[in-house]
Amino acid sequence: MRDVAENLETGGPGPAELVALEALAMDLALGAGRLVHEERPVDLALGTKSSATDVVTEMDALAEQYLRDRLALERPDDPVYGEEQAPRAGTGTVTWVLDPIDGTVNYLYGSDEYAVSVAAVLGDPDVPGAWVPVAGAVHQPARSRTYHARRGGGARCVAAAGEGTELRVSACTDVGLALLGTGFGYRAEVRREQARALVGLLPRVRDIRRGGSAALDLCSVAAGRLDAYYERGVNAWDIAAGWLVVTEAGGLVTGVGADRPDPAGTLAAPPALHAGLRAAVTESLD
Ligand code: LIP
Repeated sequence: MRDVAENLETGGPGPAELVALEALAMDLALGAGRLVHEERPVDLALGTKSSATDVVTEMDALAEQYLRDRLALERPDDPVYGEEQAPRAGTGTVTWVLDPIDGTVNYLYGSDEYAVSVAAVLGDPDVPGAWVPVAGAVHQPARSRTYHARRGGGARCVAAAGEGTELRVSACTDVGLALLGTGFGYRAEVRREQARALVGLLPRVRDIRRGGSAALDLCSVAAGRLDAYYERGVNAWDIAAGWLVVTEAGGLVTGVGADRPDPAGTLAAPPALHAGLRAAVTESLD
């Protein structure tokens, strides 16, 4: 077990390696994005996981295999932690956290709101609170948009052929005026709890938006299209790259009670909004 006591906030790759990790994350996300967007079959083969609505398509599996094959060639020593296969052990300093299609239900229904998320993290992503992202990319194939960031390097969004635009979280400071992204799990008992929390939260914010992809919700916070995001029960692969895009765009990403995201919740907001929203979420859970 890697020593998770290392200081995750300051250790890890230097500036030059961070640039290389960010570039690789972008290239991997673009390559997997081309695969899922351009090679989607007419009859998409499906499976299910935690419930009948928790679907996995053949393209989720193919895209993750593509990402793993590329990493086996380009970063053979690095551990890999992905949504659709068992973790790959390794001795490298960073672990690659992969969501081959975040927003799988959207992808299944033909919506543009899905993305490939690739992140390089320090620590162990299988242990909540014991890891942090240091480089990553979220690529939305249907819109030809790629959000990317590296520790200390800022956050940008690059469109098909355009220049990258610098991302900055919103200036919202009032919970009552906050447009909040959120989402729900696949199991009925979890959804019941999430709905109960929403009953307390909905009257206290401007409104909510449910996009169906945590990765894209976090990138919308980074771009100021959402003021904040809160969801309970998302996985490391859903949030790893988007987490860094938000923090490099000036936002804070924490758990509800914990300093870092954990299954109890992921909360992303501008610094001036974060404490108030965290209090509102906590009260809605009581
Ligand atoms: C999705 C998350 C989203 C959540 C969905 C689903 P998936 O991930 O990104 O935030 O609300 O229920 O879990 O399953 O599409 O990879």
